[in-house]
Amino acid sequence: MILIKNGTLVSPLGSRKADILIDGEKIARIAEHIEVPGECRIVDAAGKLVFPGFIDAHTHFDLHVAGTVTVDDFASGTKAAIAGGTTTIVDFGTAYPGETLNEGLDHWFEKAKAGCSCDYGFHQTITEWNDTISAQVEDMIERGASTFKIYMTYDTQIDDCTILKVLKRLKECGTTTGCHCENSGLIDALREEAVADPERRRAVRSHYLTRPAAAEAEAIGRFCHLAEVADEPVIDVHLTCEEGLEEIRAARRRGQKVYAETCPQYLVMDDSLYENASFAEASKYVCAPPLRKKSDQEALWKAIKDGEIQTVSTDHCSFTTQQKKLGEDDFRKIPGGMPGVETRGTVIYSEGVAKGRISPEKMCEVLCENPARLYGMYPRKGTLSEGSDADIVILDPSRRQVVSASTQVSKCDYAPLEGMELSCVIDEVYLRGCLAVKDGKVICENQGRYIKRSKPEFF
Ligand code: DUC
Ligand code: ZN
Repeated sequence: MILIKNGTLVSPLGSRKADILIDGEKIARIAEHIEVPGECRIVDAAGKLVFPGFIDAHTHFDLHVAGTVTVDDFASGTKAAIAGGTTTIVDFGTAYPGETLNEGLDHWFEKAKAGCSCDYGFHQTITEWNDTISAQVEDMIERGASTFKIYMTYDTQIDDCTILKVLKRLKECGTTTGCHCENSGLIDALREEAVADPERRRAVRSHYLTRPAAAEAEAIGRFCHLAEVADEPVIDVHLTCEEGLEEIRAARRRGQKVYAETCPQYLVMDDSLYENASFAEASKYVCAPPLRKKSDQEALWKAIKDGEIQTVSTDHCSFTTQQKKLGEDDFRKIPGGMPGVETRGTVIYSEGVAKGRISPEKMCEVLCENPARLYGMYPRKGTLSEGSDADIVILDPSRRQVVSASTQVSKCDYAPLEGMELSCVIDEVYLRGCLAVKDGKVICENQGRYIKRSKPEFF
């Protein structure tokens, strides 16, 4: 048994000083003072914050994009995740056109055989629609890949007619989908203009100039309207901007249930990073949707505080600076995505909690409890409660650290926030009762298990 004493336990409803007793893989007891019961390792968490293990409901490990593959696979990605306090990730199985949902999911189970250092689950991505796929929605739910993902852009996009069919079927099955909302036609038209000019074709800045906030907002609005007709709760993933948020607000005013996710990059980085004259520097930040304005960052922080954004995930999708060079002559070929799974907790604490933008309780809500509920893992995950998995993060708010690629676990050769001073460190992480991280170092690998998720809770 392990007894964590004197820490401040954080939950969305409040924080309190209490002890936690871990027995095997579960939290056995929580009380103000727990006497040492027989043989027991004692951990003194005085002065520290104790969170439920963080959940990252949006990662892409071992993903093939733009003729290359993410540098982090499930082994390095989940190791980076747990180093940063994330004890459960949910990645995206994908059934590519021509595949059944079962085949797509099988493929992702194979990828996870690389060995996972945190627990993991899968959403399932739907890229086309037919009777087999419709029937296999139930298989996905049965296999624990209980929530879905669709795209309104990229090769994986589906059209409005298909989106409506998907939403109606998911409603029948009592589940939901996240959607990557960007207007593909608008982006294509702007890209055609940009590539006609050799200078703009080579410029990284063309990436964000051809994916304006209007493209995202229009798609969010359309997606919400389709969900309105299907009478289906939906999730907008990686919300970046106030214009998009306005569309979600409008849908909610119509009485719809729309959940919103944002990511740390949209909270702490802005589009001026694309203006760097160095291709190597500017291309590090190419992701879709792109980074936005500083005013959008503040709007997103406020929306988290006000409960308008329910989850903060990462969209971790890492490529090295060498891989980014694939787009040196044509910005459209830069593989999109950046790492983030390792720093999410400490960045949200430092930039959010320590700077007074959100409370520790809100941080717990958006990193732990809400993703657990929305993605069918609550109360096994996402809460410090008796009977829950002993997934626990001890965060020390009295020690500082500087972000550096040289010390990160991720195999990416850069850190988007290189040099940023963070006002906390992750002291210890427990994965189902097993001490997996000590003093920020991963000391126990490959203990991650597949989490068969239930249907979502629509709160
Ligand atoms: N956006 C990215 O930047 N990369 C992967 C997928 C996505 O939606
Ligand atoms: Zn993504």
